[in-house]
Amino acid sequence: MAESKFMEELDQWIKQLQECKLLTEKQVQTLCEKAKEILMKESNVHEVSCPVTVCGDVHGQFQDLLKIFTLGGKLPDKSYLFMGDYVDRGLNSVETVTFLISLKVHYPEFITLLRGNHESRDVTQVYGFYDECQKKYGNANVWKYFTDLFDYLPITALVDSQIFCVHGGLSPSIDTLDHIRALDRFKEISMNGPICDLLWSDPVDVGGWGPSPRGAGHTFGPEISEIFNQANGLKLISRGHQLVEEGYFWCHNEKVVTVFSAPNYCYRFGNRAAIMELDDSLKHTFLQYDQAPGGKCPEISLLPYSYRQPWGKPRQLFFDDW
Ligand SMILES: [Mn+2]
Repeated sequence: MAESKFMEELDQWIKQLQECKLLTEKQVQTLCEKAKEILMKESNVHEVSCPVTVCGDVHGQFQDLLKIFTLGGKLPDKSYLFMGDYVDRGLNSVETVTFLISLKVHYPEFITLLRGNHESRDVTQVYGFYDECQKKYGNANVWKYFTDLFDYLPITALVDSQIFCVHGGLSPSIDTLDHIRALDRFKEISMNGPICDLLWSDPVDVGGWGPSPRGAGHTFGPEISEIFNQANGLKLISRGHQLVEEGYFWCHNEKVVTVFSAPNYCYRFGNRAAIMELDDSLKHTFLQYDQAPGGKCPEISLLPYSYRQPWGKPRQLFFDDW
């Protein structure tokens, strides 16, 4: 297909998706092939310039995703950086990820999509995306196209050499951004190792490294963030991965911020959501919002919230985002 004809078609797909109407299986396949070509060229530490709006977990809450662009401005007038967890939990993972990937293919320089711990074959088979694909397409092909594509998403980003963005947090086996640049990311997320840590870890107030109650990744204390930021000339680590009441939360002496962009997460937690605008001098402003009308879900009681480790071992329920 000629490039100009494809772009015309892509415009149509984006319009259609905005009305929450799915693409065909074949269209998703084409979209994922195009996206793969773009993503494979991006670095493990994808460089982004300000101004940019940084967003946290969306988790299939499609109406709330649309609200982000209403509130924060449309592409390509505004640039966006999403820190992963597009799928699972919410009822519209397919629409959410198809829309975001369509925007990526249309405006590759204006939107960055990092990989979250849910952008994985294992996790999506437990938390909803796999079942949603089966239900909406009658087979698992669309799930396969997207999960194959997830292997290409960059794992971290760097805004103007100063703000490091990652889904989860730091890793005891990574001291520098060059360590991250040297990793081979083009594969499924394993249950341990540096990439797993970047996508699963959480900051805590207790010093040092600790075991994560999630069963993957680690917890890390304030001095770990301080040392990492100093060693890499960073002023801030921005991450998602945890439900926070106001949509954003500062910790580690304001060296780490959590941004969470799914309001009333799982249609039940009553939390606000936020996005973080960084202006052309990297000054931040948080825009907070509540659940979009129509984002409420009548099937609420049917949504599971308990957590099972996708790789089998039983574990205690952990309140935070999965
Ligand atoms: Mn997460």
